[in-house]
Amino acid sequence: MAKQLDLPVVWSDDVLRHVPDAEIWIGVRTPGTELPERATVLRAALTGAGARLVQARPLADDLLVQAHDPALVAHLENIYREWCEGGYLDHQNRVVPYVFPTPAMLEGLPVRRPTAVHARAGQFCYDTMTLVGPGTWPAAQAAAHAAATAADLVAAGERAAYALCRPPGHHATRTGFGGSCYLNNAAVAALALRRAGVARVAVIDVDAHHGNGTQSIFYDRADVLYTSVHVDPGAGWFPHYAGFGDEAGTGAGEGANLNIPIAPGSGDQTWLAGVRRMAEFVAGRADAIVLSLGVDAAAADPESPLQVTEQGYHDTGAILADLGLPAVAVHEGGYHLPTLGALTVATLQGLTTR
Ligand code: SP5
Ligand code: ZN
Repeated sequence: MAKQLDLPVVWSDDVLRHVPDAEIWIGVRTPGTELPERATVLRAALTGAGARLVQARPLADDLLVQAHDPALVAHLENIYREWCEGGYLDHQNRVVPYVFPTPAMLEGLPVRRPTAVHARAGQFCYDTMTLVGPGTWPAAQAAAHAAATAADLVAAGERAAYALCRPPGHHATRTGFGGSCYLNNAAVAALALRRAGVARVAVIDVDAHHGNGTQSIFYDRADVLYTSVHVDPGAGWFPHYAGFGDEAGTGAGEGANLNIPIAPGSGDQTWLAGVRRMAEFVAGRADAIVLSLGVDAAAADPESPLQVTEQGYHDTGAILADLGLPAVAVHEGGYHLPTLGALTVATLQGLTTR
C-alpha cells in the first residue's frame, strides 16, 4: 500500500472559506464537525502519497442549475448577506432556520417567499446542522467547480481523478440542503460527464450515510445510476427518512437505484459484501463512475457506528477498480482528523491499482 499515488487531485483554496462554527443539534449549539482542517489534512496526505495538485477551474453555472432548482442556488448565494443586512448578526453569527415549510405545515398550499429573513432561512434548508456563514457560498461553489474539473479531466482521458470537495454534497437535493451539504458535488460531476458525452454514469456512494440528495436528483433517470452502502437509516441514523432498501427509482429510473443499508456495528466483511453488490449492479450498465468518497464508515469516525478498517477502504477501491471504468472520486464525509488522510489514500490506491 506504500506505492506512489498517480492521480490528479483537484483543489481550490476557496474550499477552506466555509467555517461552520457550530451545528444546532437537538436544540443545542455544539461545535461544528465539518471543519476546514479536513481539507488541509487530506491535501497533505494525498500530496505526501505522490498525487499531483490541479487547480479547480470555474464552472459555467448551468451545470449547477441542472442539478439544483435555481431558487436554491440563489438562496445559497444571497442568504448570508441578507442575514447581515437584516441585523441578525448580533443575535446569531450564522444563518440558522427555525421554521420549515414541510408538507405537514402547508397541507397542499403553495410555498410563498416569506418576508422575514429569519423565516426564509428555513425555506430550502431541511435541518438545523447546516449553517450558512460568510464563506459558505464561495466554498460550496469551489467544491462544485472541483468536482466538474475532475469530471472534465476524466472525460479528456484520465483513468481517474479526485476532487477534494469541501463542504461535501451528497445530502443536497434538487431544492434543499442539509447534512453539512450545500451543493451536490457528485451530481455536478455526473452531469459534467454526461455533458462531455459519456452516455451512462453510475454514482457509487461509499460515505457512511445514505446520499439522499444524489438519489433524489437522479431518481427518475435511467442514464445516471445511483447505488449506496450505508448505515441503516431504519436503525436510527441520518438521513432517517431516506436510504431504505426498497427505494428503486421511479418512471424511466425504475431499477436504476440500489440502496444497501447495513446494521450499526458492521465491519469489513458486511461492508465489502455491499461494495461487491454495488459493483455487480453497475457492471455492464455504465461507461464511467462517480465515487462519492466519504470515509466516515471507519471505526474511529465519530459520526457513524460502522467499523470499516483502512484495509477495508483499500479493498473498496480495488473492487470498484475491477469494473474497469474511468472514475471521478468526489470527497464527501469523514471527520476523524488523525485517520482521514490515510483512509482516503488507501481507497484511492485501491481504485488506481489495476
Ligand atoms: C456528508 C456527511 O457525512 N454528512 C453527515 C451528516 C450527518 N450528521 C448527523 C449528525 C448527527 C449528530 N452529530 C452530533 C454532532 C454534535 N456536534
Ligand atoms: Zn457521511
